Amino acid sequence: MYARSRQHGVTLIELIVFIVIVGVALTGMLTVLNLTGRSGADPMIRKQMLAIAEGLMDEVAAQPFTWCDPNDPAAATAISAAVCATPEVMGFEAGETRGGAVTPFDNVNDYNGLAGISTSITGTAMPAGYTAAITVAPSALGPAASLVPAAASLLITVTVSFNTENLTIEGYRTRYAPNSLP
Ligand SMILES: [Ca+2]
Ligand SMILES: [Ca+2]
Repeated sequence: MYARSRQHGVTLIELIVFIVIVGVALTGMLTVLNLTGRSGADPMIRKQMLAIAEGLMDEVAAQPFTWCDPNDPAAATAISAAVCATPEVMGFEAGETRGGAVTPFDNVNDYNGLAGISTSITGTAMPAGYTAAITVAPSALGPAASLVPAAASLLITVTVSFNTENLTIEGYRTRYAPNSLP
């Protein structure tokens, strides 16, 4: 003989109370999530802005960083701007245009101050409503012990705008060697 163990299950009332409490809690949580999602920035627009900014950053960083304008015969050998007939100065040189057929932008610094960008370098329009601006500035890079001086380091800042939203990314481009063209 053995004693019958007393079993204690869940009554219907207890089950219903449980379901009601979980239901109310879930509704509250979902409402908060929904409000957060609605008031946050549209992720599609942010991704689009980031893609545009990164594309422009790549375009600028891929440019040469030389003392002389690359059309200057001294460009390949110059180790300072003093020997250049046409030194590369901040901003584009006279006649240069972005992606131009004859005298295109040919240095990182040529992009400084470019605003209202709405196309790629080949002229393809960016998605409607997006614009971009670029600044380039000498900026020392790294710790004091191994500092890249401002003369050999440029800070590139790309800002993409859509309505009232802005997205900014920054990147550095350093001079690979004083007298090399790239
Ligand atoms: Ca320039
Ligand atoms: Ca130039």
